[in-house]
Amino acid sequence: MSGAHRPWTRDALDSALVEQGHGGRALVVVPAWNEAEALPAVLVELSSKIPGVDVLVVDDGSTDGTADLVRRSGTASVVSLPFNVGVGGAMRAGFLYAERNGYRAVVQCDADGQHDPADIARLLAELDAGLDVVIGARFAGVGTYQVGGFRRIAMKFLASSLSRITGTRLTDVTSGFRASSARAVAVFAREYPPEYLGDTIESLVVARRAGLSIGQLPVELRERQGGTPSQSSFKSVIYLGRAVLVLGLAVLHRGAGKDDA
Ligand SMILES: Nc1nc2c(ncn2[C@@H]2O[C@H](COP(=O)(O)OP(=O)(O)O)[C@@H](O)[C@H]2O)c(=O)[nH]1
Ligand SMILES: [Mg+2]
Repeated sequence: MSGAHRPWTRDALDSALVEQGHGGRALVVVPAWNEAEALPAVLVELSSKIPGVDVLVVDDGSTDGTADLVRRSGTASVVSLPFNVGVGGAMRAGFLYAERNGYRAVVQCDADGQHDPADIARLLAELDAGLDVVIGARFAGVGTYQVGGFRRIAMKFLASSLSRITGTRLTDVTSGFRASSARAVAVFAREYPPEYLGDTIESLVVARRAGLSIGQLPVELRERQGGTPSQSSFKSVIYLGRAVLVLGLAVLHRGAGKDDA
């Protein structure tokens, strides 16, 4: 299918509500921006490690043939956004697609090979155990992934703030490897932060406010298997700083996490 012909208007969102299906399947959503180099191996690995799983690649205005290679692979569907909207906007399209097509869960998985598809079944098992949002988390005793300097301090601050807000211990709130229950999909199809890193960090505040239960599962993060990171490390430091500021203010104003109490 092509998302290029369907603008993400309020009408489209409302009709998605009406059309909610009742499928029992999970959908793996892969946000992808110019990932022609690494994505083919990811698609192969997804279908070999979780045979029969449905995969949707949200191609976000790529100029390197990402969408075409997905179509040629025959193992995944693709939504091609006409211009780049960022991971948050792309995931929102993915959640809406999942809702419209009656999936009971969404797993977000990177296109660059950093997330091991073998962990997906474990993430889904956590949903079956009753969680609405499960984060595949680094720094939780598994794996050796290292981050240094300011990023490390900022990520620790964000993890401890969000642990307080959500009432559960979270070690890696910027992880994009996560599973969402049908309840969470319904929330995220309507409200998902579009800003860089907002999709990971602020979405947890959105989830908490909607009364969703949140938890994590320790995973090992691999190195990117090809292509280049979408953001420079300088930019990620700027955005982490911004997230610290926003979240610090939210905590100060005591708004987050208390609305649904
Ligand atoms: N749809 C979409 N995906 C993106 C965008 N930027 C990055 N991604 C995807 O998001 C995932 C993580 O991006 P990456 O650059 O590896 O970030 P990092 O892992 O945090 O360094 C990959 O699958 C990227 O292709 C974007 O603007 N739109
Ligand atoms: Mg990556």
